[in-house]
Amino acid sequence: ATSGERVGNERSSPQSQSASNLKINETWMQRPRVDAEASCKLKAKFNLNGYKSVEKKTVVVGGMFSVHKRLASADGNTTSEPVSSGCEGFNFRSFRWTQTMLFAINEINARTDLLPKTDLGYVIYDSCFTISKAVEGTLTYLTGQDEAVPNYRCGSGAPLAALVGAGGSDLSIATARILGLYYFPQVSYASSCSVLESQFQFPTFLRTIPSDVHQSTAMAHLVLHFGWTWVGTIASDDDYGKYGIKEFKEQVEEAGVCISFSETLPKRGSPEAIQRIVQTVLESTAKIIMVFSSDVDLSPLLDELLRQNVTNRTWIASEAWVTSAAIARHPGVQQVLAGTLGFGLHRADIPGLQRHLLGIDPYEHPLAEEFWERAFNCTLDYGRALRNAKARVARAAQETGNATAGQALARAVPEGLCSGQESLQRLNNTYTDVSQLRLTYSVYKSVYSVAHALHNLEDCEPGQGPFENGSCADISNFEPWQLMYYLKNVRFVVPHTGEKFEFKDGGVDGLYEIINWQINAEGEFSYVQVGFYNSTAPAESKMTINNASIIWNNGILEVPRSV
Ligand code: TCR
Repeated sequence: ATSGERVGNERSSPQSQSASNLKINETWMQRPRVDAEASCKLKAKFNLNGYKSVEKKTVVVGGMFSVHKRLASADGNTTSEPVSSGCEGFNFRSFRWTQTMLFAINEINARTDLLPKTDLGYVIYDSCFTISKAVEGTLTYLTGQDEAVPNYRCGSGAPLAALVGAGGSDLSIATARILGLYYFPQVSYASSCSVLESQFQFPTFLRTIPSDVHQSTAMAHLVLHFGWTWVGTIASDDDYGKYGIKEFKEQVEEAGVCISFSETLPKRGSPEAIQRIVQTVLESTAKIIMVFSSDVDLSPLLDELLRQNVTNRTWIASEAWVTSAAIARHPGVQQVLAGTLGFGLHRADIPGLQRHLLGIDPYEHPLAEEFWERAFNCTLDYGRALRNAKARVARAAQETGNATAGQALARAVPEGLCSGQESLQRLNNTYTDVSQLRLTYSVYKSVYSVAHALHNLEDCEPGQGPFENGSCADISNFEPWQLMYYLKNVRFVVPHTGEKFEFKDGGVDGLYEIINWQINAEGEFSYVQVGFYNSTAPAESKMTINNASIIWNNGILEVPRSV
């Protein structure tokens, strides 16, 4: 079915139904959950006469993103069969990454010089920021099993290429162990933990984000640069936070810096633990605090810091929250976090991405639907909205004793209903904000690395191939290790930015911008670049920083003292 038909069928005017047959029609009207396959973009590749042009082969790339922030709590009941639990807390930032993967795939499919004879399909998994979901997704991906949770999938039955993901390091460590068993390639855009460097433990893991070894070293450099000798540390309760802080500590302690306190942020909402951390911060004389955490895990602490109005501290941000809108745009954070210094990946511009983001079809997929409903705080589901209206009218009828409730119902305008035509452009949402494409760019490069590897695999000349007796792999039936060979050796120029990309021992160099949070004329934070760090430079010149351009907390220009 074309997408026109699909939408038409589901949305035929329900207003005309009389109250008496509403029951049946209500079920009928409920928009069926979108069949991802039916709305698959690849199928739309027709030539002008409406016939599919060249029969292209398809290869499916997997993607894993933490579109939700947590699992919905399970009841722990063992009297009935346990089911895979749902997720909650929609993350607009991660959803932008998801759409960036699709954008890159569309771009690649439209090109005639890259993978000309093959289309990229995709399947997207939501890891919900939890290891169990990441593992579930990986197993589903590998086995091709029908899943209960609908995932974005396009191109069923086609060979699988690689998994782009997962998000957090703890998730990638879990998925990489499974994928590694099958020598199945994984390219991560966000998992930066140093542990993942081990090619022995994670033989098929690659990433487009630098290892945190570099960031921890950079943080240590920063502390020594400013002559701070007494600092506090806060880490998220995962591999990212714990290893990040561990390496930082090892380096600064060697240089004689003392650690005033080391706190760990709880993963699950625990107000007491958060209050204890704030208490420690208040009681400590350390004025410099290093925070190695994702924005999601840091948020509850920020709320408490604001509540207790903890000012006069200098916060050092790890890359995961240094340009996070969830932190920097949180109302009232200015007095707490002004002067923050942190490390960010290089920013890129990806022309066309914003158009793609704004052009999202809310009916394309359940995740897109949920995105729309969260963004506009409304419901797209006529049945649901109508049920609300029905309840409202029934209540009114009961109160007034009006017998014509049925008629009123037929005319009732369902509450909170949105049309899918709302303007995303006018909405000031992280999803559409393309001013800080850092990790987004990392997603983009991950997808391109897979595409180029596949291109090289397809382009192989029999007799000149890298495998036994100069043989090649077959794009419609290759082994995961064969693609792995091409991925490891991939080299390409990234579109739009011109960056020359290749993996070095499965990773990339540690290049960071040093970013300072300065309050601008609108009273919001601007991210001002005050220096950079380059892990490949000789020791003395790894870090360049312009002290004079930094504005510290309370708008001071003088470097704060650590005690
Ligand atoms: N590495 C983190 C996850 C992470 C992240 C982010 C999450 C990074 N950057 C930005 C959200 C937003 C860097 C990890 O767990 O490895």
